[in-house]
Amino acid sequence: MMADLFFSPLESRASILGDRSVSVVLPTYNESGNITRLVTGVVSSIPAGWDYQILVVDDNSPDDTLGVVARQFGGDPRIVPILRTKDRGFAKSIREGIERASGDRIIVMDSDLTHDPAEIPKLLHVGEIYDFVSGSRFCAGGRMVDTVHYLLSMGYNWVLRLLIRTQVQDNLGGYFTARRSLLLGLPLDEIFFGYGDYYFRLLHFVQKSGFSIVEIPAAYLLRGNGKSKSNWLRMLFTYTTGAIRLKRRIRQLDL
Ligand SMILES: Nc1nc2c(ncn2[C@@H]2O[C@H](COP(=O)(O)OP(=O)(O)O)[C@@H](O)[C@H]2O)c(=O)[nH]1
Ligand SMILES: [Mg+2]
Repeated sequence: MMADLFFSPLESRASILGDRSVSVVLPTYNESGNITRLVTGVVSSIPAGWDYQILVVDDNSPDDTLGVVARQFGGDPRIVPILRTKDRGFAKSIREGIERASGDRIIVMDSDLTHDPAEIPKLLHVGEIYDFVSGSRFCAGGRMVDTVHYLLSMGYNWVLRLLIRTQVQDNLGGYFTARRSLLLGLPLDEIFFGYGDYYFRLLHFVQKSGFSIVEIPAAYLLRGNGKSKSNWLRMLFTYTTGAIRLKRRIRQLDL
């Protein structure tokens, strides 16, 4: 009864702004064994009162990820399959998802079940106060089940932070929410290329544009079915050259 008497300032702000629609962008490559569970998990994690759509942005996966989506969710207009055959790549898929989304708010997450849909209500709630909310493994309370990956990522994040001075602890997590208008106003060509390195570029430009960023603790789980597409050595090389390139661009163009 008491709860009915209170009108939360957060709720009033959100409803006045009409900020109650979210597009969840899921980049996929060979995730046929995970996509059904993930989409179902996302749907059941969307808080009451939010409109949603889920964009599965697939780079023509040979394992027929999009076929699974069509068979499982074909009748639901809120589940939007996007087939990409040109200019493929992880970061470019995320950009296409954001550009084709219709929600006021965007959530981006991996599709291999490492990013837990259970974090969605918290991301959306904190996103009513902060411009950019990043689900972090490294702030207090964050964690990652794969300990080796956790420690390697943590060490590499220190290197990244020395190089590009971001304010956050997890510069590679890639589980976040922000307003679509905010994201579309950023220099997209400077950000969305490559692989997980797009995330530190995104954080840099969000920070540089004066938007507020907050990390909230998130649990990164084990991948569901299938194999990671990451190659550690290649990542070390491309992420480091990516960070040095970003540093140069910042100096040259005062970005
Ligand atoms: N659209 C698209 N998604 C990709 C591509 N490579 C990886 N992904 C997706 O990106 C997410 C992270 O990839 P994953 O292989 O788990 O890499 P890891 O988390 O770094 O080990 C997963 O959802 C993949 O399906 C790609 O080239 N295109
Ligand atoms: Mg993964």
